[in-house]
Formats: sequence, structure tokens, C-alpha cells
Amino acid sequence: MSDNCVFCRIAAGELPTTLLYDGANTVAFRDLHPQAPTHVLVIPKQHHPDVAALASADPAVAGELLTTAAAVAQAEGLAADGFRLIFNTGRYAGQEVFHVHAHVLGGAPLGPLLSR
Ligand code: DGP
Repeated sequence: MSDNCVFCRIAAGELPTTLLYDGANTVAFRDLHPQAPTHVLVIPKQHHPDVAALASADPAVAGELLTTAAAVAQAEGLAADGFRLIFNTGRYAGQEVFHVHAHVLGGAPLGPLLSR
């Protein structure tokens, strides 16, 4: 746990959030600034800066992250019409919080993958 990591603090229950799932290794909560009708973040409890670091250090938890994201999509009613899963990774992707997180987005047509 990193004291100055906002997502570590959410995972530890130290900061308020709209928690949707709290498992042994992963947590899901609503994004503070939703970019779609449904916008959920899924994180591992353990701190890893991005998805590449997580996949390298702990492939099992990386898999759990995907399982949790799929379960969240199902629970939020996104499975039938589809959803988008995004891992912003690094500067060019615009990553702002350096604790790996999957964005689960859905609830309406999401448009093209990239805005130009
Ligand atoms: P990214 O650009 O991929 O690093 O996205 C970070 C996301 O995290 C962004 O959509 C806003 C969200 N976020 C930042 N701080 C908080 C917070 O304290 N609580 C919640 N629920 N979401 C946050």
C-alpha cells in the first residue's frame, strides 16, 4: 500500500467511494467523473502502477481483474448490449492515476475508440 496513492486508499477503505464489489484481491467502484452512463473502475488491492506491471508481477490477479470487470458489466446490465474495457497506460494514453485500473464503460453507444 502506498500512502499517497488515492486508489490504494480507496481499496483500504480510507476514502469514501461508491463501492460495487469488494473481493479478496480486487475492488470495483464508480468513477468520480463518469464518461458514460455507466463508468466503473476495477482495481487490484495490491499496488501496481499499470496493467503491464501487474501482468508481469502477478498474472493470476491480472486475470482476476478481468473476471471482476466482466462480473461488474454483467451486474450493471451491460452484457447484452456490450461495453468497453480500457486500461490507460502511461503518458500518451493520458493515465492520471498510477495504480492500475480498468475502466468499464457502457450504457449507451460509445462511439469510435479514439477521438481525433
Ligand atoms: P486514468 O486517466 O485512466 O488514469 O483515469 C483515472 C480515473 O480515475 C478518472 O476517470 C477519474 C477517476 N478518479 C480519480 N480520482 C478518483 C477518486 O478519488 N475516486 C473515484 N471514484 N474516481 C477517481
